[in-house]
Amino acid sequence: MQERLQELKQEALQKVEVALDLKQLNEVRVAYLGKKGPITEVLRGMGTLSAEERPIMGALANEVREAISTAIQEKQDILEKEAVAKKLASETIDVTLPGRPVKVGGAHPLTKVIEEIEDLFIGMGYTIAEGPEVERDYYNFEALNLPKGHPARDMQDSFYITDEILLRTHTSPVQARTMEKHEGKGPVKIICPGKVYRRDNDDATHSHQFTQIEGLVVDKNIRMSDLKGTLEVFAKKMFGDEREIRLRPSFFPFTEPSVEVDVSCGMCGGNGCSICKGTGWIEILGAGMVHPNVLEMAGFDSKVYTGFAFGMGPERIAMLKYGIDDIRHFYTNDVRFLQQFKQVK
Ligand code: 2U9
Repeated sequence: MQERLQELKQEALQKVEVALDLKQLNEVRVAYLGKKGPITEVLRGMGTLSAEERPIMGALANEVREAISTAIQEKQDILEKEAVAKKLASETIDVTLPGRPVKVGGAHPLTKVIEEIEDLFIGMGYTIAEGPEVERDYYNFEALNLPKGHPARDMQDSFYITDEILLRTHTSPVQARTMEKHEGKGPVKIICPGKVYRRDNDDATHSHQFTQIEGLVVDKNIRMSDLKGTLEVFAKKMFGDEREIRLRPSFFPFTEPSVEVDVSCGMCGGNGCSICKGTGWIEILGAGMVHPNVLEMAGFDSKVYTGFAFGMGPERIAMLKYGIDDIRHFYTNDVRFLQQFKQVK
């Protein structure tokens, strides 16, 4: 029995020695030290031994178990260290290698123009207001002096979701909501940029979804001259100091009086060319004094407060600024188009 135990010890130590990985080592552990292993079997046979032999054999069996167990533990430490070293070696980074160039994108031309316009008005003390694109009929039309059945509602064929809810056709409902929140107290000085939706057949100058930036100032003593001065500063900052503006009478249900605003043509300096269709002027926005009905509906006393409002289409501004001939370029995401607006460092 003694010999058998010594044999088993040698055998096990030999197998520990040649184990190549943790899996093989574990197999040795199970085979020699497990409940069904040969050492356990030898110990079971101890019943046949004499009382003097039994403790000697017991001590030997324990010593053999201990020796195998220690050898396995030592080998396990070695294999684990080797595995860590191998992993570290495979993950070594050569910090001296040259970096791979990262493809850098650029802001979309429309985003750039919108941000430029926002910065310009923020510089004049305006804050930015935003609101929902899925809007109530009340804020999109009623509150803007466009009651049900008003002919101008047909002019702006809309995407209705229910009888009372639609995709906003302009950003004006944001102004109406903001005025309401002011509870009849000025000043209000905001610009409202955002997406708007109209049922339209897409072509070079029309899109069923486009962007708008509208502005609103409400306070005591706001006059048409404030509007004109503001738009003059805007046009000169946006298109160049040499540019002039002119106001032509127009009509919007939410402003009275209303105007359309032209900027002098940058191509011919106002003499007339193909860009300005021979007129020397290019239309850039609409504006006017806020209609008293609109002020009253939003909770302002129109005898105390007056205001001006304006609206523009950033797509149109960007097309004029960069000489873009088709509005669909903004939405078809052709990288050859977009790359031209990448910031050069
Ligand atoms: C409130 C009161 C008045 C907003 C205005 C315009 C004139 C205008 C269009 C021009 C081309 C937008 O991009 S476009 O389609 N807008 O001409 N918008 S005054 O007047 C308001 C808005 C809200 C409460």
